[in-house]
Amino acid sequence: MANLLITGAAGFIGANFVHYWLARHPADRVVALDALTYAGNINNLDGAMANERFRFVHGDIRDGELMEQLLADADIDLLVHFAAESHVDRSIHGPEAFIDTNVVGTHVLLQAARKVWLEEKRIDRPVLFHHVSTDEVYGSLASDDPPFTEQTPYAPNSPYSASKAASDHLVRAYHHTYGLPVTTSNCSNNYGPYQFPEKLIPLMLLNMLEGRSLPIYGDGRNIRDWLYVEDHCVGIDGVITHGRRGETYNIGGNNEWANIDIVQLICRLLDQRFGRDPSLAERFPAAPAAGGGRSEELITYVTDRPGHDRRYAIDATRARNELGYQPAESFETGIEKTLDWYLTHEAWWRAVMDGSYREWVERHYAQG
Ligand code: NAD
Ligand code: TDX
Repeated sequence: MANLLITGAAGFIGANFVHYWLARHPADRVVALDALTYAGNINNLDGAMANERFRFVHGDIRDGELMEQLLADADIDLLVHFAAESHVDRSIHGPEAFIDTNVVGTHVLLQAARKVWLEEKRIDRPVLFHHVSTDEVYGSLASDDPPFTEQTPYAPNSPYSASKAASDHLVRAYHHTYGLPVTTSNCSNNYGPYQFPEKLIPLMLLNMLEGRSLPIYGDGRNIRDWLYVEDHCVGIDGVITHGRRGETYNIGGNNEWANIDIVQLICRLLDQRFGRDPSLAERFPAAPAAGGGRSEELITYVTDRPGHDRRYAIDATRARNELGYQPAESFETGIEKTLDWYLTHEAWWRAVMDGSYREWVERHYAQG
């Protein structure tokens, strides 16, 4: 039985992980912490709120006192750290928040864990700090390079990936210097339910539904290795449960796609759905498919992202050999499930996109 503190729990992967963990580990208790930045959405945790093994705390990982208090009072023995600024484009326009949360925030958490777990010895069971990181720390691959392994030297190219690389190094250093039990996972691009519609897949899908252009950066041939979010949760669970302390594990889908091919795939799948289901044309009259057109008509090539990494690909051999890790979802089924989710959660994304969700957060949390 474990007591978890999950940071960034109202974000995309954090929320999926909360639901995954409560279902798979029925004896464990979960404290979910989130600052509810623009990317955090309390509604992502709806299904967990009534669970008596679950508690939500509105707070910031940079608040060291709160972190120490939570670790000690909630008897936390497993900290799973998702909280981050996560969008590369935002990091290009405003890197400061990425340094504050990803670097300083991670360090505040490490200090709190070291104090409560190692110095004050408040928890009398084995403890673990699991850090969730990204494949972007390894930089960019050429088309004929082998995929990233855990031995690939770090070469981050964006302020986002540099801030994640810095946090990875701090986690490593706290293990080697102070003996803090840590594990780190470096995962490829995730997709699935609850993803904020600034990231490629939900952005493109919702633009198709609303008849807005589909902005493809550069030549559209940049490659990402896509993993269904629940398979990421399974991978993290494997690292926590069986991973060697002090080690890092790459998690990926063995599923490389050029951006333009993904966007064209979603266009085709959505057009087929409009063909099968006349109610979609009534719900989304601005979609090209509602008037018998094709979603692909919306594709527009735009100026490339500065420093845009060409290709990411993960070699997950270590996770497979040591943890028995294997993604369960194929891209074909995962993308269909993702389409289903966004089409059945219109109220969720409309509230996110029209700002009404944020107004609600500001009213609800105005008093702290
Ligand atoms: P997200 O942006 O959807 O969610 C981040 C969450 O962290 C939000 O709920 C936000 O409110 C919260 N947060 C931000 N600053 C905070 C702070 N100072 N204190 C407390 N909470 C704060 O991100 P995501 O896509 O769910 O990513 C989660 C983690 O996984 C990140 O560490 C990211 O680097 C990593 N990751 C993401 C992907 C991906 O494809 N999305 C892939 C690999 C790794
Ligand atoms: O409008 C767009 N047009 C476009 O061509 C957007 C938003 C993206 N793109 C391209 C850029 C990338 O090559 O699509 C690809 C994916 O872009 P994002 O969804 O922004 O993801 P990426 O930059 O690859 O980073 C993601 O994966 C690794 C997450 O945001 C990170 O948090 C994670 O660490």
